[in-house]
Amino acid sequence: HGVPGTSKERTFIAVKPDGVQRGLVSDIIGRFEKRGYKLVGLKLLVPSKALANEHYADLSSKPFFKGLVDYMTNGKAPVVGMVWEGPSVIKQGRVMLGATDPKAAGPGTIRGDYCLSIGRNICHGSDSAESAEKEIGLWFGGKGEVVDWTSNNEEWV
Ligand code: 3AN
Repeated sequence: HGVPGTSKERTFIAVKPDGVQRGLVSDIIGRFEKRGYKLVGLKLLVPSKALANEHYADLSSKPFFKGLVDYMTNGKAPVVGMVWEGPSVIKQGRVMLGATDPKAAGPGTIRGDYCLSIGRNICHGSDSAESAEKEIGLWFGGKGEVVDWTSNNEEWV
């Protein structure tokens, strides 16, 4: 499980505070479910500063970093963290989110359908196998927090 390039590939997807505040959690979960991906991890939390700093460590030199961490951690709304499993889920998860800058995101994507501001772009998805492994470990480090189960929708007639 969690092996990139197999049907058990996994990625970390989050609905960020603006997405939760706007009532988009069910829509975002629904898109991944209906696509055929399997939900194997799910939690609602206000992340600690340490978690957000580590999650966005690659962006620590950016001018928007402090504001980004504050918005993720200030508790005005929580984050919904998820682990999704299935073929090409890392790449397809990013496709389903749409471009980082929503003004460039295509219609039919989450960002392309629901937002315009790069600083409030609703959702996050791991951008590579390495980030997926790091982020799943970071957000779902506890024992049993990611669940192996068999869905019945992997083989159609
Ligand atoms: P993505 O979320 O698509 O992986 P990253 O990793 O480049 O994109 O950026 C992480 C987050 O940082 C974005 N989702 C967005 O909330 C914020 N961000 C990125 N660029 C900017 C920017 N120019 N101004 C404000 N926030 C930004």
